[in-house]
Amino acid sequence: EAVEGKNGEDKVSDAKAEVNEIQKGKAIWKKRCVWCRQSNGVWEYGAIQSTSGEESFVSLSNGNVVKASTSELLPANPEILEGVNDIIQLSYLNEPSVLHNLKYRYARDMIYSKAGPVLIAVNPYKDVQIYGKDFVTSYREKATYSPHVFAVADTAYNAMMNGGVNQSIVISGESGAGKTETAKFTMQYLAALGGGNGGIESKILETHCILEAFGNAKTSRNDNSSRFGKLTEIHFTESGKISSANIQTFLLEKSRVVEVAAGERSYHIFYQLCAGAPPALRERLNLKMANEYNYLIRSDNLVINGVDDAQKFHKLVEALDIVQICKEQQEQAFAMLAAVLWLGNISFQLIDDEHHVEALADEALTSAAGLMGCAAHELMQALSTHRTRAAKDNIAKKSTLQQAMDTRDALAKFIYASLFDWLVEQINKSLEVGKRCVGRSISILDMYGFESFKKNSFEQFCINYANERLQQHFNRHLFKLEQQEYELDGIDWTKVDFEDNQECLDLFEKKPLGILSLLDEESNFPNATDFTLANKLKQHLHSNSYFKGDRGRAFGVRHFAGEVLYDTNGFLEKNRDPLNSGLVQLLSSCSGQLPQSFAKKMLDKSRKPAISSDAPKQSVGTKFKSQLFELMHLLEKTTPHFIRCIKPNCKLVPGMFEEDLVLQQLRYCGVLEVVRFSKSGYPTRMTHQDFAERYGFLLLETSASHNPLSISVSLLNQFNVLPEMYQVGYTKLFLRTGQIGALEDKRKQVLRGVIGVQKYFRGHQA
Ligand code: AOV
Ligand code: MG
Repeated sequence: EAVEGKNGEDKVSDAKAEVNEIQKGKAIWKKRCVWCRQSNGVWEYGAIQSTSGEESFVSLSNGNVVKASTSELLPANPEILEGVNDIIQLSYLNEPSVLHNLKYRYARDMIYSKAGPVLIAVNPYKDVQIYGKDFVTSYREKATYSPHVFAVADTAYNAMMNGGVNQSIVISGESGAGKTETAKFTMQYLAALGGGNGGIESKILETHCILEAFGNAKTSRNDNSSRFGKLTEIHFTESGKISSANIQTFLLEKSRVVEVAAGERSYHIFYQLCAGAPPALRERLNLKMANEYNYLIRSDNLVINGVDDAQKFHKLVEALDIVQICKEQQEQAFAMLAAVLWLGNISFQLIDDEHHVEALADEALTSAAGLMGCAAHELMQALSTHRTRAAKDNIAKKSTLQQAMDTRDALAKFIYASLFDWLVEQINKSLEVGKRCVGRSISILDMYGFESFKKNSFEQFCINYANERLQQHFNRHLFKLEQQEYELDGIDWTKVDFEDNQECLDLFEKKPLGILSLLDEESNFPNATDFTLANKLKQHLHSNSYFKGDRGRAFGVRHFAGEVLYDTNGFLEKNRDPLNSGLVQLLSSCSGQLPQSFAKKMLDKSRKPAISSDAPKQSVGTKFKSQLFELMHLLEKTTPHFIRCIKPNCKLVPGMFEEDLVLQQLRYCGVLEVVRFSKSGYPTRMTHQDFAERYGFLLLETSASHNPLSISVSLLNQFNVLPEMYQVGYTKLFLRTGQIGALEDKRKQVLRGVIGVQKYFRGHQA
């Protein structure tokens, strides 16, 4: 039986008494249960049999008795604390104890735990039956206090309703840890709470299916890996009903459209379309099966175990209907996908002795051209020529094979990325229903998680940079700002050190000598290569302790979540992201509406800096950086709620809890420090004014004073809040975890009139 809720708190105080007893004498080690470090680094549970000097004999749970030096022992928690809801309740917060607690709960399908203010979610890799209507009701009615993603959403919702402050739910964790699933459960709960306003909530839930089809893919880390970042902002009315929503996306990994690593797949939508399109549509798009398209067969993975792409396609069409993307637009979008696939099948032949090539006029070329709405010879012309920068982009030259293939791939990537943006735009139009109220929104952030593969390119570089930023947001809120607030309000507290990643961010962002600036500088040299870039980085950054030079084209970064080695191959091209003007011209001359609008967007963007048309267009890295800055700015204005997803094993299977892997994630993200910090801290705070206003009416004796401070203090006394459970600051009250809950419950009870006020107070005095 796990320790749950209130019951758990009683047990905790029993256990605290026990620990105090033990700590009184030297007897602490005698007969104590301990974690004993084995030579392989694993911590085994055992009991001390005898101790002499610095050495003890420990009988391990496997029956062996070993001799261990005191430095290899850590105190284990009393049995009564096994599996507590919040690891803050543990008497000993050492790593093996925290790990054991999570493992104990995980084995019982309790995948959620609290770590002070943070919710920890360990990916179950199976359906756990904890998301049904009954669970929604339980959390909504506060019938349960077990940690759950619903509880976080509920807290955010209530904070928004009570305080009129925008909220955010920031979900982090490495690739495959469960962020996207968690984000969906959050929205499911909010939809249940705020639904009933014309069906907008079901529209919001249907967007997952669409955006996952177009923006997720199988990677070696996750069969459904998000290849874009996503911020979903849900707006509520004054009365708490969902009024509208908006989705913002971040840098889609478009290289995946044309190149897929072994064991991975391109975007789900391609396989769904090939498997699920009905016969009439197939004919109109001249659609083949997935194994006939070069872009898809470059990896050996055409299907994902347990996934029916055809069925997913039908679901997708339903979802598109629900968000009101009309049939005609749907067909145009599918035509763009088919065009991308056919582009990949276009091949080239040599036309002269100087290695120049021309596209073959075969089925691939005519199909692609037909789907885009241009003549085959126009497409052929655009693919077989390129324009040189030196000549101000206006002289078309014949292309070599490599240049022609690059042009073709650039076109495919551009069409796909534009289609994705267009789709997000359509979705947003459909979600933009009611008006927005100040302080009535909840934003849910689901980014791509930290990644480290065998080979890491520009995409991983950007993804990991984004994670570094998010980590800083986490640190800032949970440590820096807290500590500052205590100091400002004159509160006593114990300082807790934490791993600050500002220096690592500086490595990316500093001007002029940060990686992004150096990358931009190098991107502007026509003759620069991946090697010159690598050398430049090494030359300027070799002394930075977060940077690691490596052989050849490679360089390493010491991220908060581990060191990653990047291969600069392709960095410059991906950062410049050029699209030759011939292609833009081609698209704008197409008869299809979508290609035209894609071209127009591109032209509008490049025209923007009207003052200097010569100014180089903003690089991908720099643009991403400013987008992240804006995101942080937006989040800073909200009250954040953090969820940390943990990946329990690399095999993506249920029931397997790899201790090392979990511990590594806990360490990197600073969860252990957060708990230590929260344990010593006061997570709830309210100004004297707010506190007095909110609870003042519960005061038994109407105090003569109208001073918020004295009203607050009287309230604390009346409700028997123990002196060690709060501190009174200059402007605010600081309360320890769990204190406000009781007051809030009583307030609700009284307001609801479940028990009449008088009766209630009589009972209270008795
Ligand atoms: P991610 O979003 O964190 O990775 P996902 O949310 O896609 O990870 O989760 C990966 C897989 O784990 C899912 O497809 C599910 O099979 C399983 N899973 C995760 N959470 C749950 C849950 N609560 N219940 C059941 N299964 C779950 V990435 O987007 O790769 O960073 O980039
Ligand atoms: Mg994801």
